[in-house]
Amino acid sequence: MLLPHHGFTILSTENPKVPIENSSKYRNLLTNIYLLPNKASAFFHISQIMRIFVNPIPILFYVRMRIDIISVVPEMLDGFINTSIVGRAQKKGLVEIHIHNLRDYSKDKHRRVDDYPFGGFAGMVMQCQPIDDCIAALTAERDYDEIIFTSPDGEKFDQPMANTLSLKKNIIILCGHYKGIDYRIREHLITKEVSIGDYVLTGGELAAAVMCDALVRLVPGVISDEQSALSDSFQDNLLAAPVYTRPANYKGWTVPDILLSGHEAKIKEWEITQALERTKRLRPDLLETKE
Ligand code: 6GU
Repeated sequence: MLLPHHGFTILSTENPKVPIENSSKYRNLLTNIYLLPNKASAFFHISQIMRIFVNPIPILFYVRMRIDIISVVPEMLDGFINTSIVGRAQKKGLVEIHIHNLRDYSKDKHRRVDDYPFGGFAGMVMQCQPIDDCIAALTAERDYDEIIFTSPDGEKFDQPMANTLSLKKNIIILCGHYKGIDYRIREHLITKEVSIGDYVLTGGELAAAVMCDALVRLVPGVISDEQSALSDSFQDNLLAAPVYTRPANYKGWTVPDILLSGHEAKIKEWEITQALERTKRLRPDLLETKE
């Protein structure tokens, strides 16, 4: 049985790349509710865990998250998706990222995918047909949870959106370019428009890379210490406390004494105080939006 998210599937004879002996590691993590990214995902995972308990053969497999990126400059993304944490996640079999060159879907002999805008406006516009054909080829193969278009006028990408998207199984990211895409694509095919900030980029590739990085690191098992993804800045609407490593004294620059004390409770208290203080000072807006 395949569940709709990357959480678990219960009892599968398929053999995903994640070895069975790893599953106990993930199970420990996921039965600890407070390790999950947010309340919604905690709720989701609990419901999955309850299903596992009623299943006579409790073997857990991860379902791979799949991201399809459609771009006119795929070279911009190649390096990124094969290196870094994203590359490692793919090698572990937790995530699949596929890049599609939109020009492969052009019917033009010069592989053009854009044309002049109606109305005599400046700039070029990406045409419907190559995008429609590319998306149709993908959706013919599998169901997609979201078809995202990167655009400065989209919804602002933030940590809660990353948390939500990281629970999806299949998503498409269409990278915008030129002056824009034919609006009919946005009306008829796109389910979500996302911006990574209030500035204009030449194309959506960097935005797609930013989104992939933020999503993939939240997929359970991608980074070795999952707690660290969840204690990131922004996960609680708080900036992270400062961190230090050896030596404790470098050129007279010292580390706060409390961190060397070995007193766990006091260190935790210090961490929370620091996080609050830094948030108040650097990002007071985050505290205003806290529930
Ligand atoms: Cl998603 N695309 C483009 N072209 N520019 C942006 C953006 C996206 N987010 C901020 N600026």
